[in-house]
Parts: sequence; C-alpha cells; structure tokens
Amino acid sequence: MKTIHTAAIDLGATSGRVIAGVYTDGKLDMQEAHRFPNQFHVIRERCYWDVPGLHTHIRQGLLKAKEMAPGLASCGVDTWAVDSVLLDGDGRLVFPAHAYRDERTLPYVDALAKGGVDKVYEWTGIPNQAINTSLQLQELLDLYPALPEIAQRCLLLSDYFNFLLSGVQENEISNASSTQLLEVNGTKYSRDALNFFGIPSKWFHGPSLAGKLLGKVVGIEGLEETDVVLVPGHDTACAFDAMPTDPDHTDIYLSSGTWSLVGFESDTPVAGPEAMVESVSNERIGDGRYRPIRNIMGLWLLEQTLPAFRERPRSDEEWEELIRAAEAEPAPGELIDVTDSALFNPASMKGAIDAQLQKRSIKHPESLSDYTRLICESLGAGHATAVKTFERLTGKKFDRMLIVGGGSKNRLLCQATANHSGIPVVSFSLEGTAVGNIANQLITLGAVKDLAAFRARLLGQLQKTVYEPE
Ligand code: LFR
Repeated sequence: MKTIHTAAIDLGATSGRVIAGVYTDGKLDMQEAHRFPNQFHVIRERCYWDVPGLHTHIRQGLLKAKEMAPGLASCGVDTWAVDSVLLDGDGRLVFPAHAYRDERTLPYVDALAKGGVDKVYEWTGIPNQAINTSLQLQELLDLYPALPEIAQRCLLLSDYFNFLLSGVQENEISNASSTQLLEVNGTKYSRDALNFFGIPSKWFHGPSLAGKLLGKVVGIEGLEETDVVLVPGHDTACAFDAMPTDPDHTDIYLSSGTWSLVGFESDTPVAGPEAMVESVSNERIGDGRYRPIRNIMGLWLLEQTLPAFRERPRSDEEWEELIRAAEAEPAPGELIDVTDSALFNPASMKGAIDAQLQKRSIKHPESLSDYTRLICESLGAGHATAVKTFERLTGKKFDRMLIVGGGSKNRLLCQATANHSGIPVVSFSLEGTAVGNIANQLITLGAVKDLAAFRARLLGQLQKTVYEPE
C-alpha cells in the first residue's frame, strides 16, 4: 500500500491555507500545514491584493507541508476567480493586482447594460457583473491606452502563483471561464468578446484543461522533487469537484463561504435570454464541462456585519453560542434582498442592511443574534430561488442539495436553505476547495482513476448531516 503526499494551496478572499493531504489505500487524511488571514487593501479608493505577502505564505506553507511529509509528491493552487495580473515579456508585474470589490468597474457595468450585454452573454454565457475580469481590464485599457505595448500576458491569480512555483505560464480553463472572455460553446477564448472589450488576444493562451503537470517546483530549496499540478484554478470548481454526489440522486450543489455558489454539473450550458436575466454564470469544470451557477452574496453579509458589534464571536465556542441564540430568535417576517448591489462593499454592512430595510419601511433588528437570524434566513431564501430558477430553466428536478464550505457547519443556514427550498440539504462539513484540489492532484498523478472513483471513496468516509425541510 503506497502513501501519496500532496499539498493543496487554497486561497480565499478572507483566508488562505496550505492543506497537506495523505492518501493511503483509498483513504484521504487532511491536515492543515499553514493558515493565514487574507484581505484586500484600499489605497486612494482603489482595492489591491497583497500578492507578495500571499506568495510568502505559499512558500512557508509548502515548507511546513514538506516537514510533515518529507516525500511531498505534488502541490496545486486554487484561488477565488476573476482577479488577474498583467505581466511584461519577462514575467514582471506591470500592475499591482486589483481586487474585485473595487468600484472602478461600476460605470462599465452600466455601459454594458446599455449596449452589448445580450451579445456578450450569447458569446460567453457569463452575466454582466462588476467583478468580471473583462470590465476590470477594460477600465485599465481605457486609462492606459499604451498598456498592450508593455503588458504581454494576463494571468488569473491561480495561474500567476503556478507561474511563480513552476516557471510555466498557463491559463487554466475553470478560472478562464470566470473572465467573461471564454466562448460559451467551445473551449477557446472568444474573439468576439476580446474585440468587444478591446482586450489584446495575446494576453491569453489556450486555455488549458486542468490535470496536467506543469513541472517541478523551482526556487524553493527542498522542494525540487515536488510536482506542480495544474488543478482547477477556481476555488469553486474545486469545491464542486469535492461534492460527494451519488449517482442515485439528482443533486444541486452549494459551495458556501464568502459567496454562496449554487449550481450543478452539466454537459451543456444554460443559455438564452432568460438565463441572462436570471444571471446564470456558465462557468467550467477543470475538464471543460459546464458548471452553471448563480452567484449569491453569501456569508460576506454576516462577516461584514460582525464588526458593528462588540460581542462578535472569536472562537468556535462563541460561534456556537451565537448560532444557538439566533436559532432561538423568532423567524423574521421580512427578509433582506440579498441581490441588492448596495451590500456589495458598503462602508458599514449593518448600515447598508438597515438602509435597505428602512426603504421598505421595515424595522431593523437590534441584537447580533437577530441580524444573524435575518441574514441566514435571507440567504436560505436566496439559495432556494436559485434552485427554482435552475429547475424552471432546465426542466430538471433536484431532489437534494449538497453543501460544503464554511457555511456547511452553520445549522441555521442549512436549515433555512432546506425550509425555503423544500428539499433536504445534505451537509458535509468539508473544506471542499482543498479536497477538490487534492482530488485533482491524485487523478493527475495516476493514484485515483477519475473523479467518480474519488467521490465514491470519499462518500464512504464522510459524516453527513441531513436537514429536512420543516
Ligand atoms: C468564491 C469565488 C466565486 C467568485 C468570487 C469572486 O471564492 O471564487 O466563485 O465568483 O469568489 O472571485
């Protein structure tokens, strides 16, 4: 029986981690090698990621993983989507990396809504959203028309960290599909979309499907024998890969963290004018198939409300207490509209929620537990709407919702989702993104046949909690 050691580098918008995976005889054990907070920084109203800091944490995390498992076979990187860096011909950064919550793209959202949005959706299957790479690049190109002379390549952040680790520049498909620049009916970048946004086609190559060896780690002493595997670069694609779905069920998935991503796996996109109105994003799986999703604001609403309260939870026990107190509150009569763009990046989330309620002549909550209840119920309703939308658009009937990620541990959120959607919610308290990342490494290394085989084994090992609709 052979043991294979891998490391998942999994970067989220509010925290990053390097998880060491030990795979022996069909069983996966995961241990946290390194965890660190992440946030974007605001300088003169522009939002930036600390890319050098993240790189330092990746290196530290890999060295710790290597200490835990001297024969570290491979590593893989997944990150949040849409944010990119531009590189010159020597691979040097042309700009610091902008963060997607920056309001610089808002005028571009309006402009696209007024002209072109239907065409762009027809070409790419991605709706008009402020976070899109397309609009982020369009803004930079408008400001700096000479940019294409200096910048030779655009890499999403997962692609960029792969480049720093392996020396190889590739655009990976799952993250490429979040740019609004990939064609929806094929696996290439859309010439139409690139032309429409005025983005040089030389900035993007491929894209490559996940599941390929990029080469050995370069520049980190002690890791010369470790392979860098091109896993799905988008964290949500990794989380969906980790869903222990079983072939007897028709499952819809929820990856619940800063964002709530509700969607399913499909051989075909969910396209057309109605899908556009419903903001269906036809993102991709690492193998090129589709992962139609609805992108809902998520636990960002709660995370950002906490700073307004002195008694905010700081440990697992305090979180448990907060959830218990929120469960004891009466269910709110009126919910927040979780699609309200005023909640995207407000100076005060509590203030923005109160303002939305006030506009609708609804009294705002008082205590943190009241807000927690209101937010979880409202997210539950948002998740349910997404399920119903997909059922209406596809004619499918989903009989369960599988949930992974931070929110899968939140009973209130899981129960609210089950209640509003009328189907059982099956929670797997799983670091889904890291599991999917490791699964893709094991498949690429030849240790596991394919995703179906991985999921079947995983399912046998997992504890699950089922929330029946009440
Ligand atoms: C989740 C996620 C979502 C994407 C958002 C912004 O971490 O990757 O899928 O829409 O972050 O990149």
